[in-house]
Amino acid sequence: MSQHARVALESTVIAHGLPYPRNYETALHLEEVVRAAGAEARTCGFWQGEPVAGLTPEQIAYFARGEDVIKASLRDIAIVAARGLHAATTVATTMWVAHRHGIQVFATGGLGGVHRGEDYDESADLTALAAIPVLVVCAGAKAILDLPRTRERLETLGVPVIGYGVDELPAFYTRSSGLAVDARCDTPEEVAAIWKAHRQLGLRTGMLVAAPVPEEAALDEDVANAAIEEALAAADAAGVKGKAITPFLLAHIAEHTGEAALRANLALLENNARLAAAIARALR
Ligand code: PSU
Ligand code: MN
Repeated sequence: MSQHARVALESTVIAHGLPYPRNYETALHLEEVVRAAGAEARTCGFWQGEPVAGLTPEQIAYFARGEDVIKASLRDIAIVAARGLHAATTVATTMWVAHRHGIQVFATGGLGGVHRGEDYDESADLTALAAIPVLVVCAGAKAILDLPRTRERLETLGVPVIGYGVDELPAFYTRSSGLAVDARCDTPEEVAAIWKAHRQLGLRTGMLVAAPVPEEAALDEDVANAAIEEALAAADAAGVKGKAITPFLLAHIAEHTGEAALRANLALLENNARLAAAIARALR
């Protein structure tokens, strides 16, 4: 098959998901984790309007400082390209960039999905999973979302959801959600076999591999839920909507749990990067 095992990494988590300079250190560290596990790391983003799979450390530093870097989802691609903008890629746009560069495996933290509340807000991460054949390794959908609805949408869209070492969909900060996965895999080879079948059968959707946050870094469920409720109330009070909502909620939770949420976030990112590299190797 392909020559090198390659793993795509996203840049929204750098530019809009983690505080500076932890975001910069984390981005470089994740690349190192992928390399140590025997694969090439390709951090994705738009640089002067160009879709890049393999940002340089200097470009990553620029994204980490986050000054004129927008958060680009699918709807923004043409605008970013035509105007030559710098843009960080979400799960949706990282899938798009990865696929354009022939990269099949992508590691991220948490998937976007259906938000809670009355204003209907659904991440284009789900649209991308429905349309772009890339395998996404994550720690489940972020618990700030409406997880049952998000799970239901994945089913409707025909996206296989694999639990890595677990029977339940993990909930990002915590290891379980009470929601079932479609299959459990316990080795990278098992995941690779399902992905190969998916592609050989001509299926065109992406696939989700959800690995739980490592036990020692998981948040206590009550702590996580309380922080989420508080963050949602703060977003409501501040009238935050649209693309600002996810970064707002994550930042609020990070601030209000001390280091705990940040630790969980870093631990699961690293875990996912390592697993993605192993899956990419198993696919060769
Ligand atoms: N999970 C995190 N940090 C993040 C994100 C997810 O822990 O920064 C980002 C991802 O890039 C994801 C995006 O694709 O949030 C979803 O944003 P939206 O809901 O606006 O589609
Ligand atoms: Mn949205």
